[in-house]
Amino acid sequence: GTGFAVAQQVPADIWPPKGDIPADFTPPTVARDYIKREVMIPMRDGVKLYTVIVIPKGATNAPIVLTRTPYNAAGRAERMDSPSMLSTLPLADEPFVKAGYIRVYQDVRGKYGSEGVYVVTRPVKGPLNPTDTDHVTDAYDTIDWLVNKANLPQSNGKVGMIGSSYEGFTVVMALLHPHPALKAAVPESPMVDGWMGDDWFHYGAFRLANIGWIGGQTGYKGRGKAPPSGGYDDYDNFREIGSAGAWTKKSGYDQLPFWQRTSEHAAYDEYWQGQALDKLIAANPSNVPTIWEQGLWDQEDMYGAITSWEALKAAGHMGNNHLVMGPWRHSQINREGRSLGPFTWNGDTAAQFREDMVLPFFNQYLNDGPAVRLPAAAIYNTGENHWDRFSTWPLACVEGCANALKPIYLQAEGGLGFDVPAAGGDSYVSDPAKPVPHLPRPVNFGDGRWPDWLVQDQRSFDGRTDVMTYQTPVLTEAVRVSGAPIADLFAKTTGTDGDFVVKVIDVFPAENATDAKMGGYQLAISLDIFRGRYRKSFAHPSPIPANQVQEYKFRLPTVNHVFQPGHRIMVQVQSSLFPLYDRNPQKYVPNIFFADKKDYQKATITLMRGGAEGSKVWLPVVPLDQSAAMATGAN
Ligand code: PG9
Repeated sequence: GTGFAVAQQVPADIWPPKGDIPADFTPPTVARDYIKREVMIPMRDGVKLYTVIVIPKGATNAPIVLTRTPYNAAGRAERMDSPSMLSTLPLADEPFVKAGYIRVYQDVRGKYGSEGVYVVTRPVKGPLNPTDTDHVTDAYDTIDWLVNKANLPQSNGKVGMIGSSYEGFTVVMALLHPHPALKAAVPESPMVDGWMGDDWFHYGAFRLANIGWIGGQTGYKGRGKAPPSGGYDDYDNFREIGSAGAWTKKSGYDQLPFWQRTSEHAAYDEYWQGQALDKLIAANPSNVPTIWEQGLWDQEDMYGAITSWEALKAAGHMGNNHLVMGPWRHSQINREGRSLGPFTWNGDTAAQFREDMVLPFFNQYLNDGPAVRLPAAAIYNTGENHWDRFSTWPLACVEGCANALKPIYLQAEGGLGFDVPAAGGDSYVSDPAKPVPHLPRPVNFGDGRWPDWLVQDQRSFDGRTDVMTYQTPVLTEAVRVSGAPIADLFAKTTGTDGDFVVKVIDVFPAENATDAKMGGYQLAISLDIFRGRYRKSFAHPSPIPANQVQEYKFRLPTVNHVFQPGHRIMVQVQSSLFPLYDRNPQKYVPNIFFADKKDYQKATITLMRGGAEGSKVWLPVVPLDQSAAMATGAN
């Protein structure tokens, strides 16, 4: 029965005759200060892309900011269900909303609401993409539709593109053949070269957490998920299973085409070379004013923005290209930037970027605003805690800079210094059964420590027998570094393959009266990993001859730092960084993705000191006073 067939008559203020859920409930529409439109924009091949357009009510002649995303456009325009555009759009859009911009988010081809076929970071048309469409054409066709008054009468016909990471990648793509209405661009930590140092690999070492991303992104058209691990500690999970390939096989994620492609292209072959956007953009430079942004501790895409800007500079296109690097983790630019881990900065540095750099820049090019004169490079000084605005940069490099790089040498008994030491060597055993963790265990990829792991106190690993530590005496004078350090190890191993991790560390004074546990903190200002089989060629790996000294030379992430008096400079060297990076079996196998459990073997590594074959890090040391290199009157 319905439960309403009651014998007694009960008044409606006591008992609802038809229950509490009305058959038809239509509250009046709340007045909003914006119009939200969801449209399907047709591309040249007929495929339609889901696009959400948020327009300030009453707007006329308003500029447009466009982001193209694989992460669900609809979700980007609903921070909160609110009558106000400010609360509806993400935090990072607040300056645009306040300035009256139209905001557009679009799902890339094949993801979420968009039609068509999704291919991860779809390469440009050509040898790697046999179709007639790519992100260059999709951005072009989208902008063409948006600036057509018949489609969007409120616009002034000018578009700026912005976005971080994958969304930064779509901005760079649009620059390869920009629509004439694209007037300014801000690629933020763009994914530019997935093999060299963005996302998938760093110099050939594979990042295991990506398997989860591949599942989340390509398992389904909408939101997917990472394979269940069966255990909390990913250090144990991945150590137990062996190779990355064994993991995908166990989880069934080996069915995913992007995994198959990635694991078939372990080396830097044509597949990766053909997608390297820093090379493509330097070969096809645009006139679109562009800010290349990335974090100094970007745990995902630390490579692409700076290398693209440098490639454009080398090709003579610095005029319309600016570089901004802040003290940020990946995509922190879209959030608050007051701190990272235990470190606090001079205000909300991310808001400073959005409000003092991006908005005036967009205003100038999209809204006839005053000229902003951004410096060539604005880089946060992480030792002095302020922005440095450079008219020219880097200050030190291999060739063509005001200063040459200065080698700091590994010395006997854990010493580090600018004087060439006597010849010698230090040996350690690297055991794949006990790899060096990148965070104190247990390490779970979802435990919330990933975003700021790069500023993790390295004391947690210092002192392990497989972590070699070298440090200067306590500094009596400040040392300023501004540029990209280069690790230059000479080492021999009993194995036939191996990885090298090099960290440049600022050791804080042993005692800190304000915050006691910061006394002696070891902050890595730059670190990276290099897979030894690629020491001679990234495209053609080769076995390491056992027990013969080989050189391992690789560029480390960019720094703009001052080691203060009372601090020390430290270098740590180790042969694993796990489970972030897959383990090197230390025995040469054709493809490490499919190494067999029995291939993993201990190796004794000897780092050489002194002489022509002395291990060192080339530091971008520059004179303390750099006022001459600073931009004047710039934002
Ligand atoms: N770093 C992420 C990513 C970009 C491109 C490919 C794969 C992953 C991101 O945050 O979008």
